Amino acid sequence: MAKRYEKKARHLVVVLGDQLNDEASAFDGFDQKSDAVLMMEVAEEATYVPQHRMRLALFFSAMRHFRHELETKGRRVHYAELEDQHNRGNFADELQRWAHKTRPEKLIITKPGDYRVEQKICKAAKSLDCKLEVRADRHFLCDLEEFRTYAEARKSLLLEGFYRQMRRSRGILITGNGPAGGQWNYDKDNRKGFGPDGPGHIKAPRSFSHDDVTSAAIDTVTRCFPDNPGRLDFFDYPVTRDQAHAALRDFIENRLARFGTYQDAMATGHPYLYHSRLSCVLNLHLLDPRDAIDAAVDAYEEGAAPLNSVEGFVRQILGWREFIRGIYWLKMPRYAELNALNADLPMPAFMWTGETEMNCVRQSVGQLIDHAYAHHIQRLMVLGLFAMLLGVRPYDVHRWHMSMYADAIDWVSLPNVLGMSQYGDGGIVGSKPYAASGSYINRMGDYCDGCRYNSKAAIGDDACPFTTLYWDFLSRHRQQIRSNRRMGFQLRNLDRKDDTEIRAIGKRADKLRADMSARSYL
Ligand code: FAD
Ligand code: DLZ
Ligand code: SF4
Repeated sequence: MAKRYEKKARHLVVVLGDQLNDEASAFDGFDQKSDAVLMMEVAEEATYVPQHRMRLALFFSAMRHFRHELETKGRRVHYAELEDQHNRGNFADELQRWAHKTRPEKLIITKPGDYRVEQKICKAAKSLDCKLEVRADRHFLCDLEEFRTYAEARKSLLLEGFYRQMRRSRGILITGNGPAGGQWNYDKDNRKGFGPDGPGHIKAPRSFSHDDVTSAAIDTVTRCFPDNPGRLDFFDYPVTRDQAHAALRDFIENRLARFGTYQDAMATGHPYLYHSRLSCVLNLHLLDPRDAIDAAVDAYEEGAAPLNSVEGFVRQILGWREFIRGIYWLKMPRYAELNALNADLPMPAFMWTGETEMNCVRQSVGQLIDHAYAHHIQRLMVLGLFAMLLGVRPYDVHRWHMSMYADAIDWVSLPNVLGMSQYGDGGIVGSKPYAASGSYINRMGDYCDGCRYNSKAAIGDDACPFTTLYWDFLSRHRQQIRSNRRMGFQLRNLDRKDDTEIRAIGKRADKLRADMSARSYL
């Protein structure tokens, strides 16, 4: 029988699945004798979108390992496993159950990474009539007040300005008064493809075998979510702090040096190339972003990695990651509703199954099914691009993203997907729509070699759907994007096409839209 009461807790520190660090602010002043920790596996978080089974196993395994880390340090942890018969399946009811058992004077939590979850916890605490303290999240280098002050002082918010300010104020890759090496940005060195010989041998990210805890988490997922998308066979993510540091070392030693040069390249059968695969451990807070930045800068100073790679990596973590999070909290909750291009189609079912003749989409989704991972250019310039060109509702693209990627948390997925990749925010995160035809994909990888479509053709039976939809996208949104100077080149090329060709493209695009949006999984 379940115990009606547990030992009373002065403070009950609530730790969510992506807050796995006991140096987080919620632990400040933690008293081993009188305080306790509460962690809840809840069905609601696993089902509000049907999620990839590898993503679920990752969260449950990492949470259960963190529970052991805390207990080893002598902290009292109340932990609700998903299959506990008394588990009520959602944060509000579980909080009520545990607050009743432990009768805390106060609940303490680090600010959640999801607006929806924060609202739920606040509402639950109110209805319990229990004090709740939400503390700032120190995992990030830029706190939300600093970001708001920065944003309010500017007419337009661009990554570049924010990133330079972060470099300067934190003294990262700064020599004297300016950037190390004399340039802030090495993007022009960082767009190489692999050419006809392909990428050659690249050491894959370090693989982590299953211990009993991971095996049990995988069993839970297998039992509870047999029909969810995604495979579990290749699960090898780091799930503890030590493993996160081992994964960081492995990246620094084996892939950082070429990270920059090939960061935009794609190659069949190479899911990771020179990427770090650190997003999951960063987002679960098993790895501190300062440690990742320091390790890369040390490699540069020791001559082990060139500046274009180290600056590129630092830009992703100190720049993009912080910027994206700042935008999320600055703009929520309205941000989620934005749909600047009035896109209204559902996400096609093949984005979950990979069952399409478009080789680039089939390969990228196949990789998602196997690893719950795609690298940045696959996300932005294959899968995201396709959804934007087709005209899928931006929030639906985000929901799909949350369901298929192991590293997706609302704060990071929403601005990247709705903003950067779909231009749903009308230019808050990026300054123009990332629109491109099949020719871009052909230039940056080898997918087109194995495809039945012709990347150059916009009409005809073998026309590449990206290319058809690209011209149709420019044509449909011509008026809206004309004022954007950065779209000038693309629109001038569109203007060169005669009306007959534009009409034929439009007709084929209508057919693609009708065929592809007829079935959706969500
Ligand atoms: P690397 O290429 O090795 O980059 C290093 C680190 O930089 C990443 O681990 C990540 O922490 C950070 N980073 C790089 N770009 C971004 C960015 N735009 N925003 C935030 N952090 C960044 N990242 C997520 O962590 N979760 C998401 O849900 C997510 N959704 C995305 C959706 C779209 C449409 C796009 C275009 C990007 C998204 N990103 C997301 C950013 C980026 O693509 C992933 O962080 C990266 O691919 C993860 O692989 P990696 O760890 O090998 O990254
Ligand atoms: C993604 C996820 C999943 C699948 N399961 C849980 C869970 O059972 N318990 C939990 O605390 N968090 C989970 N998460 C993460 C949440 O969906 C959400 O991203 C975070 O609570 C935001 O801080
Ligand atoms: Fe993708 Fe078009 Fe290339 Fe086929 S031809 S792989 S659909 S870009």
